[in-house]
Amino acid sequence: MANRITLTQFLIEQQRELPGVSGTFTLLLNDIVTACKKISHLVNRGDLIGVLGSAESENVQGEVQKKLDIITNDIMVNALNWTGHLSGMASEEVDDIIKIPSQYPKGKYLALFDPLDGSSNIDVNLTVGTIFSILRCREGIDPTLEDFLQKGGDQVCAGFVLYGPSTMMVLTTGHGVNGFTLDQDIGEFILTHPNMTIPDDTGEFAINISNQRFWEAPVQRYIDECLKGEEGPRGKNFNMRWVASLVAEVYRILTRGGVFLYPLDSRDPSKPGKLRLMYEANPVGFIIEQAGGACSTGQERILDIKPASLHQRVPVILGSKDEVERIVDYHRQG
Ligand code: AFP
Repeated sequence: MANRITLTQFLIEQQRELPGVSGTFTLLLNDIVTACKKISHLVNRGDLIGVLGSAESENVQGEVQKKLDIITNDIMVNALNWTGHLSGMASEEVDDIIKIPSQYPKGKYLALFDPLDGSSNIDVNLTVGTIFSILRCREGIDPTLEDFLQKGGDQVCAGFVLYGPSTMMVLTTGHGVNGFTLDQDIGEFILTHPNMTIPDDTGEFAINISNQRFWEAPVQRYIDECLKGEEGPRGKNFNMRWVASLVAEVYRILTRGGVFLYPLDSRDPSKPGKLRLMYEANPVGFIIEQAGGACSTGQERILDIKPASLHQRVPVILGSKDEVERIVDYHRQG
C-alpha cells in the first residue's frame, strides 16, 4: 500500500535530519521493537499458551508478580543484552542494575523499562503496556548505580507500547510525539498518529477515588471542584475514567486530553506516591511534555527530579497543561 511509513523508515529519516543522532540509536530502538512484538504476541495469545496468572513470587517493590511480569522481563533483557548498543539496563522487576554479560561489547546507552505495566489487568483482558526510557552513558564502561540516576530531562528517548485492541507504539526522541500501529499482517509498526498533541484544557480526569480519604488538601479541592460540575466553581461538568493501567490512561490523554493523578497520599509514609520515577513517571512525563502537556508531582516538575534510587516512587499529576498548572497552583496555595 502506498505512503505507509514504517517505524524503521521514520527513524532512519529522523536520523538523517538530526545531526548527532547515530545509527546505533536507531538499531537500539529496533531491538526494543523486536522485544515488544514478541510481548504483543504473548499477551495476545493469553491463556491459550498458559501465560496468565500469578507466579507466586514478589518483585523488589513487594508486589506479587504475574507470570507475564517475569516472562516479559526476560524477553526485554535477552533482546537487549547481547547487541553491543547498551552499557547496562534497569527493570522495574529487578532489584539491582542489570549488567551486560562480559562476553558482549558495551555501548553508549542505558535502557530502563517496566516490561509489563498494568499487569494486574492482564487476567481481565484489559490494556497493558511496556514502558521504556533511554539515557546516555560513557561508552564501554561498566555503569554504576550513579550512572543511572539521571534526571528525566536528560532522557534521549522515551516510549511505550500499548497491548490493547491494537498494538501501538508511542515514541519521543525530544522532537514531538508520534504514534505507530502494529500491522500484524506484515509485522511492522506503521506511522498512524503523527505529531500527537494534547489540548490545553479538559473535561475529563482520572484518579483512583477509593484513596480519597488519604489525599492532601490541594487534590481534595481539585477533585471536589470537578465533581461539583456546572453548579461548582468550574462551571462545567467533568467526566471520570480509571483504567488502572498508566499506559492506557496516558494514551487516552494523548488522543483526547484529560488529566491523570496518582497523588501523594498518607497510606504509607515510606511510599511518597505509587508510581516509579525511572520506569513510569520520567518516560511518560517526557512524552506528555513533548505533546504539549505538563507533568508534576504537585510541588515540582517530574523531569527536574534528581533520582535518589532506582526504584524511587513519586506522586504524579500529568496531562492537559492548564489543568496540571491549576493543580500545581492549588499546591502552592496549600
Ligand atoms: P501494576 O503494574 O502492578 O498493575 O500497576 C499499575 C500502575 O503502576 C499504573 O499503571 C496504574 O496507573 C496504577 O498502578 C494503578 O493503581 P491502582 O491499583 O491504585 O488502581
